[in-house]
Order: sequence, then C-alpha cells, then structure tokens
Amino acid sequence: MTVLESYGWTPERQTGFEPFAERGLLPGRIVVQQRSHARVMTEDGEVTASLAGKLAYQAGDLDFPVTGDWVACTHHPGDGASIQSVLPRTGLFVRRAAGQGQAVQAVAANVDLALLVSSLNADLNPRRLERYLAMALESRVRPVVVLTKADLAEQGAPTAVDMSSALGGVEVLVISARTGLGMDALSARLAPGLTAVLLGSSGAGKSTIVNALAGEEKMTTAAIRDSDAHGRHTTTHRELVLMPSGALLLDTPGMRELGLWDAQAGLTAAFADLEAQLETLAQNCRFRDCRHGAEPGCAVQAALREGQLDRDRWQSLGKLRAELAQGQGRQRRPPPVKARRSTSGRSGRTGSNGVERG
Ligand SMILES: Nc1nc2c(ncn2[C@@H]2O[C@H](COP(=O)(O)OP(=O)(O)OP(=O)(O)O)[C@@H](O)[C@H]2O)c(=O)[nH]1
Ligand SMILES: [Mg+2]
Ligand SMILES: [Zn+2]
Repeated sequence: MTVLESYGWTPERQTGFEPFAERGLLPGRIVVQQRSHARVMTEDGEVTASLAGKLAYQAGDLDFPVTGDWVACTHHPGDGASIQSVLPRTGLFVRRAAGQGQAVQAVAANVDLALLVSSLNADLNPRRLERYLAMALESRVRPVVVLTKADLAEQGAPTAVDMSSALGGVEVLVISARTGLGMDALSARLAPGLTAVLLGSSGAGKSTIVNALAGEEKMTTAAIRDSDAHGRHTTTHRELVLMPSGALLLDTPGMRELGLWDAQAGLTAAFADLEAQLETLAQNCRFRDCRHGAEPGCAVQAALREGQLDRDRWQSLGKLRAELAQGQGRQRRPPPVKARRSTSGRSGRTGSNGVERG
C-alpha cells in the first residue's frame, strides 16, 4: 500500500486527479492546517506547504483548505510546496464561527464518522451532546457518542442505554482510555482508511483516545482543572493521525463556543422522535393554535406534568430552535414548539388566538 492509500487515497480520486497530474501537480492530504501554511502528507512524505496566493484570495470560508482535505500541490525539493487547489470533498464537518452570527466555518474535511466525546465525570452534559449531534447530522456525518473516563464514573452515572434513549437512539459507547474498557468496541468502528473526527469539550479526553489507539503519545494531553473539571485547551490545532490499525483520527481542540449555524436539518433529525410525539400530542390541545404555554386544555403541558414527555429535552429543543431562529435573522418565536394546525396568522398577541377546535 502506498503512503497516500494509507491516508485514504482511492482509485476514484486518482482518476479525478488526472487533470492536475497533467499540470505536474502532486496529490496530498492536509494533516495539520495552520494560518498561512499546512503540513501535507504526500507520496514523498510530509511536506510543509504554503497556500497559493490565488487560492487564499479566492477562497470563501468553506472553500478554504482545512485538515483532512485532499489537495493538489506543486513540490520542488529545496523550494518548498504550495497548495494550488482543494480537491472535491466527500464530507465536511462545519460549525458556525464563534461570536460571528452566521459565518460558517469548515472544521474538518473528508470525514466519515464523528466521535462525540464526553467524559463520564462531573462534566457530563446531555444537552451539549445534543448540540454536537445536531452539528454532525447537519454535516451529514454519522455520529457515535463516546462516553469516556468510565473508570471515574460515579454510581448512578448514565449507562450507554440511558444516554442513547436521551439522545433519540444514537449509538453510544462507554469506554475508558485508562483501563482499556470498551476500546475494542471503539476500534471496531474504525475501519482502515476511515476518517473519524473527535469532537467534544476541552478535557473530555479526545487526545487521550488518539494516544491509546496509536499505542504511543501522538498528542499532548493535560490534566483538567480540579476546581471545575474543565479542560485547559491543551490541543490547539486540528491534526489528522494515522493509527496502526489503518484508521485515521482527526483530533480537534475543545471548542470554546459551540455555535449552531443553519442546523435546522440536523436539529430535526436529532429530535425526530420528540417532534413526532409533540405533533401527536398537539392534536389534543383544546386550541388549534395552542402554543403549549399557559393555555387551558394543553395536551403538551399535561404530558409534561404526567412525565410522558421529557421536560429537559423539550426545553432544550426550544432553546436550540430559538437560537437557530436568531442566528438566521428570523423573528424569534417565544414558545418552544409552534402549533402545527394554526388557522390564523400571527396576531401579535403572545397567547393563543382562542380558536377552539370545532
Ligand atoms: N481516569 C481517566 N482519565 C482520563 C481518561 N481519558 C483522559 N483522561 C484524562 O483527562 C485529561 C484530559 O485529557 P485530554 O485527552 O488532554 O483531553 P482533550 O479532550 O484532548 O482536551 P483538549 O485538548 O483541551 O480539547 C488528562 O489528564 C487525561 O489523562 C480516562 O479514560 N480515564
Ligand atoms: Mg486534546
Ligand atoms: Zn398545547
């Protein structure tokens, strides 16, 4: 197997590359992208490449090369390498740029699987996982939730089954990179040539997973703070690492602010079961345009009271929807879930319009 093949190069990619090869360019895969240059794996080994001026100038946010991208470069030994073009992508993980409203950023390219990593210690937060899940689904990258540090889990910590049902049925693995628990099950998801991006908050244990699967210290790791169990933002760049098994892991820094961009599609998929339940319940609200707030005869509120509807998930769906509506510059709708069979337009009042069912 050639170096490039071990990084996921395929005969299809080789065919698509012909026009570039005719121009004397070399294919390569970005293993680390920094501001002005990148480390690129080529058939000649790893080279440091600058970005061709026209590319840097022409590129919109999403076209800009990122870790995991396949690129066409010039390479003149002694003269350095220069990235001329980004080759077509088979999967792009995106997020909204921190604090910038709507700007969308590419996180990682040519990704097949997203490992959403969360620690089973004090920092476990299903609501945050829901956001990563919405991102993965919007990016059309298959998610697997990885709950790590099982050796530190206290009694009563959620099981894989609990967590999976809290997250609408997504696959959940429980592991410990320290004791090796569950690492075989994780390895089994990582076929040779497959690229998996690791996402999760700082200190969750992403780089430790890379090192455990690599069998050596590829990435620097650091202890979390005692005071609040938060990480120290140890990993500062995104890096693609080839595992001895042949899989590729793309380690990322814990995100400071997890923005949602136009995640409507992802959101819908992450909450599909809840949406279906709400739709059915809403048929039984007294008012057809019930906003499921303080209206009398609201079936949604009744289901919440009786515990048939998960209040945490219902609230987090509402928050995510509000955030999305705001991010898209749309009018913010105050209630978490709007009525499906509203008959009248918006009246400006906050309650229902008082349209009782006939
Ligand atoms: N006990 C235990 N500790 C772990 C486990 N996995 C990671 N840790 C520890 O958790 C701390 C943070 O791990 P990192 O791998 O650096 O976390 P990270 O997610 O890469 O963090 P950033 O790079 O800051 O985003 C380190 O002290 C690890 O040794 C585990 O399975 N069990
Ligand atoms: Mg790290
Ligand atoms: Zn209602």
